Amino acid sequence: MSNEKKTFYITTPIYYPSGRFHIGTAYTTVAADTMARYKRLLGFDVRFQTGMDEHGQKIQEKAQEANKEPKVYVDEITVAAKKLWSMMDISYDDYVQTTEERHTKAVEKIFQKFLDNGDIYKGEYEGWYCTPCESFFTEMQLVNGNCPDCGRPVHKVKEQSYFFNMKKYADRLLAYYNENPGFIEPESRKNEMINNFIKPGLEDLSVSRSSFDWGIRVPGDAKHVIYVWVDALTNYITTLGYPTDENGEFAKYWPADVQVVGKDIVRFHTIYWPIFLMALDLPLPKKVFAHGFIMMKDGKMSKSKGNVIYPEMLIERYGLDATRYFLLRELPFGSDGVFSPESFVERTNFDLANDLGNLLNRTVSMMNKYFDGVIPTENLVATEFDAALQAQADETITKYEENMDKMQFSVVLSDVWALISRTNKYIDETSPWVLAKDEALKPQLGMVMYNLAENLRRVAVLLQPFMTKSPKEIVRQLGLSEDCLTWASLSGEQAIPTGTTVIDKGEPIFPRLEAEVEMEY
Ligand code: ME8
Repeated sequence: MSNEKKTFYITTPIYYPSGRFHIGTAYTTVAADTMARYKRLLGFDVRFQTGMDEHGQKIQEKAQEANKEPKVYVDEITVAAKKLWSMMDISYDDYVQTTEERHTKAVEKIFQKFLDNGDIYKGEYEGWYCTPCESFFTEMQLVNGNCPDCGRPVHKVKEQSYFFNMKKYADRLLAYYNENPGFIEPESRKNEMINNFIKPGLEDLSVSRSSFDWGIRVPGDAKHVIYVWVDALTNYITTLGYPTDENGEFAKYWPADVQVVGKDIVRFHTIYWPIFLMALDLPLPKKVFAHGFIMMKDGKMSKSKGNVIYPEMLIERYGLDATRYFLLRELPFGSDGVFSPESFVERTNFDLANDLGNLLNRTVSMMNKYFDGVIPTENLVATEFDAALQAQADETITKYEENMDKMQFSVVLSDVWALISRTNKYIDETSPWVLAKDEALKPQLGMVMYNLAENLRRVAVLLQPFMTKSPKEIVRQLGLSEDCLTWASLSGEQAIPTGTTVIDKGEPIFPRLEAEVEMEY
């Protein structure tokens, strides 16, 4: 056992196929992908899952609007979603569609278990339903008669229903929160759950619907379909083979290490989901991380406002790495943030084109100028500026690990950029053009050149979870193979082999954008 790699299971929400995915959906998925890539870099056996939440009234209505059979409709959107994820280099290991048999059969068994254990009883539901959120509300919970979550109109529902006895688990849930302080992050979300939902008293949850039929049937009572959130939340275990676990995947990967969700669905993931797991006598996920929302200057993205940003637009014009970088650099993970074209152009120009792009360009051209392109590795003599640069590199790596584990992506990137700026400053401090004038100072010049190449290589290693193309391009321009991009190389001795030759002339990795042109665009 001890030789087996440590596992890391990370999930995104499974999204509704209710339309084209915008940058909000991409944001969650890129964040989870970055974490998955980071853990793989460290040598973990990672399982990264995303997918599509395909049942429920909302999707049935969408399919009707599109004049399609629901299954045809959801399959088409899944094809488009997978195309987008491939365009964004999302490295998922499993993609679930809740209409797949591996899932539906398992959900039936889970529902049956709830029935057998007496967690579910039959009654009548009378209250309000928000179809876009697929959520039930009492009269008291409505805000001005509308959905308290999304503000849209709700409709009255009165139908026979199965109910899940949530109350029974409220104390255990609170105790779990207390004993596992890192279970919900950020902390503020936890307080919101306790004060707004658990303390006022959990309502029993209606877990079936009988006024439409696009869903998984309740075992033994085909008039009812299973409530879409019961169906959806269990995806995280059904894909692992629960409850039979024939391949041992469930035993291997559950409980999940991190479940990434947006702030809109925290309640489902930190109240309903843990309670379902408790009822099944299963361990709870180690962490649910709720990030904030990407807003536009005029508020929420919405089709009616015409302010929706689609990831394809950004990627086609600015490239995938600039897009992924922007999403994780601009918004502190956990807080809301505003997407503005101005800040996109600024980040691309200042951080990517100037700081990183120029550092690479200057390094490659000086290497060609002073050492015929061969990175010097012998007869080097340190300069008075080396120790400070090395100290900052060491500190960046230490802080990187700490902040990645906390999923503080914007902090991590800001620290990596501080190292890039420090390396640029090192060029000014050491003035290679001055050293080059004196043959006696060639060993110092060699050291400077080696350090520039080595710090660019380190930066490339550190950027791999965030960017999927540029790290490889950086090392290619430095004449190194991709094998040098390992995590272990960060702490090893001389990482650049003797005889490494940089390319003759590098293309800029991030072209500068003309702000005025882009604003028009
Ligand atoms: O809720 N900013 O699916 P969904 C950041 N099917 N993230 C955003 C965002 C924005 N503006 N808009 C959406 C569902 N998201 C259910 C989930 S899970 C068992 C079932 C992201 O398609 C964010 O992650 O409405 C949010 O939680 C999710 O999309 C909602 O996706």
